[in-house]
This record gives sequence, structure tokens and C-alpha cells, in this order.
Amino acid sequence: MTAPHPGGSPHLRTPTRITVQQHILQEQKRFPGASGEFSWLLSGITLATKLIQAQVRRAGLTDLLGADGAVNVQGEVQQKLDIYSNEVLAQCLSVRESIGVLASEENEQPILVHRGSENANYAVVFDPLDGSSNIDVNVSVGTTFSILRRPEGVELHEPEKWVLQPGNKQIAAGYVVYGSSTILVYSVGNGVHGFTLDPSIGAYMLSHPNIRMPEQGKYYSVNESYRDSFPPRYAQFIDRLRAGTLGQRYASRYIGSMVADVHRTLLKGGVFLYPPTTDNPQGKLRLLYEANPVAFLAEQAGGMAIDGERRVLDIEPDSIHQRTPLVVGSRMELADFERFIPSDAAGV
Ligand code: AHM
Ligand code: MG
Repeated sequence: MTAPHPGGSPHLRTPTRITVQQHILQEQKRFPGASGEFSWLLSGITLATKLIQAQVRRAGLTDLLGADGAVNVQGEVQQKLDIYSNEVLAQCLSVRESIGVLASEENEQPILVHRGSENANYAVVFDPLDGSSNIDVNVSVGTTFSILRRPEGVELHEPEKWVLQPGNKQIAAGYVVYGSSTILVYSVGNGVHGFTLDPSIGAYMLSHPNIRMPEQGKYYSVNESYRDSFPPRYAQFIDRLRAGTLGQRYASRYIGSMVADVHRTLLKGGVFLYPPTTDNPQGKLRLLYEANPVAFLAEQAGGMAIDGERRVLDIEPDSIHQRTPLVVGSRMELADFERFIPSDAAGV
């Protein structure tokens, strides 16, 4: 019999076991006078995303695969899992007393919860299941969320005004990717941190502390089938990336699930784009619950996010489902893109 290794197995690393709840509690200490309500709020999101991932993992085995037949406010066919995910988030968040307003991609209007409660000071804006049309073919999907505080002077019964704020007012944002593992990435404005769900214990464990986006990546990510209808400077940018103008020839990666494409870009660098097209002159992605959380995380990780002309986080929204073009990624690629923004473009 072999004698045990004196210091334990040489192959076993002792992992740092930090759950997302512990991490949130630590982060909360940065907010003076924080009472725990914010961590309780975020725990509603972690619980909901665990419930969603459980159904996503079983999608082919249950009756939740495929389209429901209904059409949402964007005119898109709702998948059954869109509806389920939306309900689960609404249920888990509406019992958090600190939340006054919920706004979702799947609901035309923001929902007022805890009507009249002075303790309800936060709004949560989310896309419950981004990329859901990919589920039928087992491709990664995700949830995105953005948390805002009720602005000074806004009444409790004016839910739209709670959420029509620029992204620079977000106090926290994040996403969950339901991919080969389930990973939650979030920031409260103090760096970006990733937590992998350990399915054996049902807890999100810190796996990617302090994520930094590389200064330059290897990939560009865009739906090139629309290339002929992009404004010319987008197509020219892609040409420069492919030609090696930035010191290397870029390869293309496009999953068609924003959360998954952005997650790769956050970890590996490079650039993800959803430009204006003829059919979607404002791009396809929604400002409040898709572009804003992604832009917040990108900037917190040392990257950049623009709408093709100006900083995404500075856009003043007019409506909750408004769309925006999006260019997000590493500093080097974004600096090259910005060099060709015409000087008369709005916001420049
Ligand atoms: P959805 O919110 O209705 O799921 O649509 C958003 C998705 C994004 O995840 C993805 O980046 C984009 O649609 C892909 O669109 P396209 O097929 O036009 O490339
Ligand atoms: Mg969606």
C-alpha cells in the first residue's frame, strides 16, 4: 500500500469556497448604511436563475421545448421557456420588499410591486431568457439583469420613470449563461466576478474573481449575413480586423446568443457587434436589459461599449423596449472602431 502523501494528494488544490451570497454580503459593506436588503434582492435573482437553469437542462424531456404560439411586445414568438423564465423571475423578485418595479423584455409595461411601500426602492430590469430560439438546438442561452434605484423625486406609482434612466445609473448588473456549465457574472461597480453553479450542492461558487478583459483579443463576433446592409464603416472595420491591420488576422465566432457571445468576449477579448441593418436601423438588441448590463460589465472589466457613436451607458432612454446598436469589446479594437466615427455623428 502506498503511504499517503504527507501534505494530502499533490493533485488536489484546495479551492477557495466563496459562494455568491458571501461575496454579495462582502460587496455590500462598501455601501454605507447597507441593511442587507440589497443582498436579499440579489438572492432573488440567483434563486430564479437556478430554477430556470433546472428547466433549461431538462428542456428536451419536458413539455417546455418550442414556441408557445404567443407573440411578445417586440413582435417575437415567445418560447415556452421565455414565459416560464419570466414568471419565475417575477415570482422570486416580487417577494423582495426592497423591489418596487420589475420590467421585462416579455412584458409591455413595467410591473409595480409592493404598491405604495416606502421600503421599495429598487427596480430590476431583465431579459429572462436571451437567445431562447436557440434552445431547441441545444445552444447556450442566458438571463441578463440590471438594477436601478428609484430616482429622487419620482413617485412610487410612476414605474416607467424608475427604469428610464441611463445605464451609468445602474447600481448592479449581470448575466447568467446556461452553457456547458451555468455561470453567473455580476458587478456592483467594484470589478466583475464570475460564479459557476456547482450542481452537486446547488450553489454558485466563485470561479472567476476580478475578470479583466484582455486589451486585445483574437475574435470578432457579428452576424455577417447582414453585412451588405451595415453602414459602411462597420463593414470596413470588419475588413481591417480580417486583414491584420491591428497586428493580427482576426477569426470569426458567432453563436447568435448575445450572452454567450459577450461572455466569450469578456473572458477572451475581441469585439462583439450588433450593428444597424436595413431591417433593424437601431440594431436588434434592447438598451435597458441587454446593452446596458453588458456595457456596465464590459467597462468594469476594462473594456468599452458604444452604440456605434457614443458610450452606451450615457444614452438617455425614451422607452423601455428601445433598441440600440452595440459594439462592445477590448480597448484596442474599440479604439480602432472609434477612429472612423465621423466627427458630425450625434453624441461625438
Ligand atoms: P431575443 O432577446 O429575442 O432572444 O433576441 C436576442 C438575440 C441575441 O441573443 C443575439 O445576439 C441576437 O438575437 C441574434 O440575432 P440574429 O439572429 O439577428 O443574429
Ligand atoms: Mg430575449
